[in-house]
Amino acid sequence: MTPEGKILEIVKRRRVDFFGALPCDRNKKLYDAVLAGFRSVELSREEEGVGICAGALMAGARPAMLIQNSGLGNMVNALASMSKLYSFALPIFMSWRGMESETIPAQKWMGEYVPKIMKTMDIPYHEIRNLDDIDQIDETLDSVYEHNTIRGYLMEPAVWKGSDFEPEGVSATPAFKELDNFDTPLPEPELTRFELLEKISEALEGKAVACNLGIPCKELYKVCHQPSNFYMLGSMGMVTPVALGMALCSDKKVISIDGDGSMLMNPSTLATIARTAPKNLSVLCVDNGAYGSTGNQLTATSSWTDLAKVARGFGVENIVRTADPDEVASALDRDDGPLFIHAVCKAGNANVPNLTLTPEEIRTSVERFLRE
Ligand SMILES: Cc1ncc(C[n+]2csc(CCOP(=O)(O)OP(=O)(O)O)c2C)c(N)n1
Repeated sequence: MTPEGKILEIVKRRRVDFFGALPCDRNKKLYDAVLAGFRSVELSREEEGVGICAGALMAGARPAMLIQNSGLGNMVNALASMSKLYSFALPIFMSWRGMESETIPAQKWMGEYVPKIMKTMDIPYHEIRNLDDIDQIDETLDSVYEHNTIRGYLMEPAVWKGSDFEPEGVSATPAFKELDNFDTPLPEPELTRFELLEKISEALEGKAVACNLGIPCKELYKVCHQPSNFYMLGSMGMVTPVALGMALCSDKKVISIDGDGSMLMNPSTLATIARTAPKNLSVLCVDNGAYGSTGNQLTATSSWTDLAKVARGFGVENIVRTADPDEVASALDRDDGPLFIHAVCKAGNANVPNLTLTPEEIRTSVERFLRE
């Protein structure tokens, strides 16, 4: 049996049914086979994979990631401030670069640091060097989902040596596409984030709503608390990936309430949205031109960056740009997603109390809603 075949057999038998993946030259055959054989998302950045897998898990999937070890560096904050916080299960299969056979100098340091990072973060990991070591995956994979933990499988280049595995059904021919220009003018902001949320609260009812960290969560909690609200308690830039994972793995209508600062931190997730195109996803980007939660410091959208055009450029075709709450509310009822709603607002925060929910309560309640 080939190492790739053995790994695929194990993950199938252990009922992994969803992958977030970004390729490495050393695991490219496994990568192709995963795309061909599993429900999977080709990631733009590994960090979003942590969010997408979290959303998929809440919707009932058994997700895993397949990446290069350097991608762990892109995931550290999301793993700590989201996966650990909410106890989201996540097995991470990573090619382990930087070994003696390595020809790319840039791989050396991450190769050395990855085990140290995993140890520092209390993430158990396995060093997979040969066919027998792959048994460790079989022995431990179920426990990841049973105990809701993170676990790493570091696959050294030596593990693939001599393999004649050939994946089937892989096509990789680019078909470039030019999008039309987007030319809806930027409206004058009328409302603050809180005033907007108050006016659109009815349109949020009964939908899965993932909300950006900080004051937006508190305002949503005050205005429209419901069991299907996923409140991000940390992990800036991860709310839209979480919503994407939910939308891909459930039939429920999913709304991401994101912010301009957070969208600027992780805009490439818009490319992943365009690529996966879930009809049941709307991203409501509340653009107040500021990092509201930290005191309204100006973001790049205050003078330079146009997020509707950014979304368009990343390939999201359906875009609504407005300052009018009625237009936002009716856009939220559309079912021709993915939809990007660029809601232009005034900066400012309402004086609202803290959430009293625990991460566990938030997660359980949203899971129940998504899986019912
Ligand atoms: C990685 C990281 N950097 C910085 C912060 C601090 N922080 C928390 S919320 C926030 C502002 C978010 O701004 P935006 O997404 O525009 O939402 P708004 O609060 O304006 O609605 C910042 C900078 C953080 N939590 N994580």
